[in-house]
Amino acid sequence: MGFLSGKRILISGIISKLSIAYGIAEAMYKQKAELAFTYQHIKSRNRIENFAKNFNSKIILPCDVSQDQDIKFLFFELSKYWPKFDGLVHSIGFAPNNQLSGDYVNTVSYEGFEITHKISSYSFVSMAKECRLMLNKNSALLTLSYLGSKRAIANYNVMGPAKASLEANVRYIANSMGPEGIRVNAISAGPVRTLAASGIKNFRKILEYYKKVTPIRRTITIEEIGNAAAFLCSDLASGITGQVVYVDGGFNIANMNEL
Ligand code: NAD
Ligand code: 0WE
Repeated sequence: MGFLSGKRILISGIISKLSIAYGIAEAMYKQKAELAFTYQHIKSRNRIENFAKNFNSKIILPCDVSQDQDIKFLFFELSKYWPKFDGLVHSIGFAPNNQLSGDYVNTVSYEGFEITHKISSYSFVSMAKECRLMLNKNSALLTLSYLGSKRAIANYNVMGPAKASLEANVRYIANSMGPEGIRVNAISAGPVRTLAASGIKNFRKILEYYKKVTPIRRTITIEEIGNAAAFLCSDLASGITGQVVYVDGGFNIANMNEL
């Protein structure tokens, strides 16, 4: 018996085996959750289908969160398999590439700001809104954040304000849906080499610096994020909601370890 047995959880944000959402699926599957998956592009459908097989799942649904009708259609389709379910993992973030390097103030644009907030923060509450009536009591929603929400981190730029918005969203959704028995949390993860990260210049240097100064002196893995995610979506975490839990090896509590 796993601690997620009997739980049906929808996972968004898998694009490769390196995805944080893939580590989350593995950990949840180990704990005996029943899983369903969303994918962004029709061109990745085949790949996601093969991943889903590893988790004994046949529920693979399209959803580009920049399209509000996609989110509505997702839960309409999901309800044919699962009239009710127990959890949602939102592992989606995006800023236009031209926003992610250079001086923040000089680089930010209205269009860049808008799309980044829409994909990286609004989509979480939009999904919560559309699936609200399908969630069982003792359900949990989970999203992924980064320290750039609290610190001005070089080149993270407009993603920082968007993650700050996402974390505030976690608190407001938690307060709104708490009376229905729905918990809402975020994991603030340390840097991991994923597809999203490989587009970032100097990412290798970011990981090297991290290893040097973080209390545990190594980077964290998607397995470690997955285990924390499985816990937060389980009844073991029944008293925890509205929180941002750091899975970052302690990076955020330390300073000047390079001295
Ligand atoms: P990833 O590239 O594996 O996943 C990002 C996912 O976002 C992809 O599956 C992509 O399809 C999806 N996505 C982007 N735009 C979308 C849209 N319009 N509709 C639907 N899906 C869309 O990278 P990842 O690092 O696993 O990212 C997952 C989450 O983790 C993001 O929120 C990211 O900000 C966060 N995060 C990443 C790191 C890191 O260092 N990799 C650290 C902390 C937090
Ligand atoms: O949240 C992220 C990355 C999210 C991301 C990545 C891309 C690359 C490709 C969002 N949008 C895009 N758009 C693209 O076109 N992380 C936490 C990883 C990350 O990104 C950084 C980091 C870290 C860590 C950017 C600058 C500095 C550090």
